[in-house]
Amino acid sequence: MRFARFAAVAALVTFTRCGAIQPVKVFTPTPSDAHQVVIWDYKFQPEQLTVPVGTTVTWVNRDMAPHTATHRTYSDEPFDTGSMPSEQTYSHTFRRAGTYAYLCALHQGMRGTIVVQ
Ligand SMILES: [Cu+2]
Repeated sequence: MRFARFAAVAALVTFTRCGAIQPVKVFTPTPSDAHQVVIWDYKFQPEQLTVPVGTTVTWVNRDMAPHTATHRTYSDEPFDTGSMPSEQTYSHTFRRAGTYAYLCALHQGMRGTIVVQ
């Protein structure tokens, strides 16, 4: 076990040194498939996002102020990020089609909609 780990590290170092190893490809989502809502300047951007059923949507707070994305309901899927400090993220997977209007519980003029098809 210990030897295996050492061997793997040694191999990586060896390959890196002689330049034979390709850089590891890390998946970086593009804006079109990232399904991300950025909270910026007291707005949800995009304000409306349309996604297929089963999509995980991530909110990321790029503001200095804390925000929430809150959808309270008895009829479909509720979600609530809770108070998100700056740079915090929250993800929710939408399992049912519908139109999910949500707001920031701290600044109720901040409104957004997720349309799940
Ligand atoms: Cu807010």
